[in-house]
Amino acid sequence: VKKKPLVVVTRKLPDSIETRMRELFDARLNLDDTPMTAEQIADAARSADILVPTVTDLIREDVINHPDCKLRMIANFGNGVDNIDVAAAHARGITVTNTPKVLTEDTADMTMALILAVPRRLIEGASILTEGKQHWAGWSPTWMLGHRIGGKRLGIIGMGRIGQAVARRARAFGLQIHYHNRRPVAPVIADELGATYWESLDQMLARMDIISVNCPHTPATFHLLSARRLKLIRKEAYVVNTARGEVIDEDTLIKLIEAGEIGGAALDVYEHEPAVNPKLVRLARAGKVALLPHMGSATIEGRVEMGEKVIINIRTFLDNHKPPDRVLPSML
Ligand code: 8YV
Repeated sequence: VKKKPLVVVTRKLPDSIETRMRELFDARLNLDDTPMTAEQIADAARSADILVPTVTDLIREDVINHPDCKLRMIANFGNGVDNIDVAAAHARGITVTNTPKVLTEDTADMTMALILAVPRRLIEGASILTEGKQHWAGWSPTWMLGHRIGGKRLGIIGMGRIGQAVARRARAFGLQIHYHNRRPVAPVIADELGATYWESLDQMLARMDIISVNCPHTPATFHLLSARRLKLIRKEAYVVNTARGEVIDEDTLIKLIEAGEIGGAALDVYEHEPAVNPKLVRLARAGKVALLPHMGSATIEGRVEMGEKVIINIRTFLDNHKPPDRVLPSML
C-alpha cells in the first residue's frame, strides 16, 4: 500500500474539512487551534509533504530554503499569499496554491458594511445601547446624525474580483464608482460597473470621498498608501481596508486622522496583526474609526468552501495534475 502523504494543517479548520482530510491524507491537524510558533512551522516543513498554512503563518525563505525542507506543496488556506515567499518556493520546485473566488462576495459584503460604518455611525450607535444605555434619552431630530453615502465618490484601489464585487454593491447604494488598478478592466466590465479608471492613484486619492483598499499585499503594494499619498486624501474623506494592513502606512493614517486631516477609517486589517494600535482604539471611541478583527471572509459557508478548495488543490497535485489555484511568482 502506498503511504499517504503527510499533510500538516496549521490551524483548526471546519469539522467537515478535517474529517475529509483525515480520510484522504495522513493529516496532522491542529484541533485546539493554538497558532504554531515559527519553530513549529520550521519543524513541520522538515517532516511534511504538504503544508496547509493560513494568514497567521509565515512561510519565509529561511523555512523554504532550509536544507532539510521536505515540502512539495504549500496549499494556503486563504486567498492572500503574502504570508508565503512564493518566489523562493517556486525556485525550489514547491507548488503553491491559494483559495480564490469563494471569499469574494463575503469580503465585498463586509467592505460594504465598513463603507457604511463611519458615515452612518454604525458601530458608535450600536455601542451606545450595549455599553452606555444611560446616554440614550430617546429619539431626537438632531442626534447621532451621520452623512448620506448616496452620491459620494468611492475610489477602489485594486479592481480584481473583490474590487469589482465591491463596486457592484456600492453602485446599488448610489455611490459613484472610481478605481485605480495596474490596468483598466475590460470595457464591458467598466460599463457594467459604471466605473471610471484613474491611471494616477495620486489624482484619484485627491478627489474621492471614500477610498477602499481591495488589492493584494505584494512588495509593490507595501505602503501603497504611503505618508505622501495619504496626505493627498481630502479632509472629509475616509479610508476603508479589508485587504491587508501593510498596504497602508498605518502610523501616518492615524496621525492624519488625529490631526483632522483625514475624516476617518474603517478597518478590518492591521499592519501588525493581531496587534491593534491603541491610538486606533481611542479614535474608535471618538467615532472617527470603525474597527473589526479581520472578519472579511469569516462566514461558515466561505470557510468550508475554502477548505474544499484546499482539498481539491492537494488531490490534483497528488494526481500529478496542475492544481486549479496554483500561484506563480509571475501572478503577483
Ligand atoms: C482569511 C484572507 O482571513 O484569504 C485571505 O486572504 O485574508 C482571509 O480569507 C485568511 O487569510 C485565511 O488564511
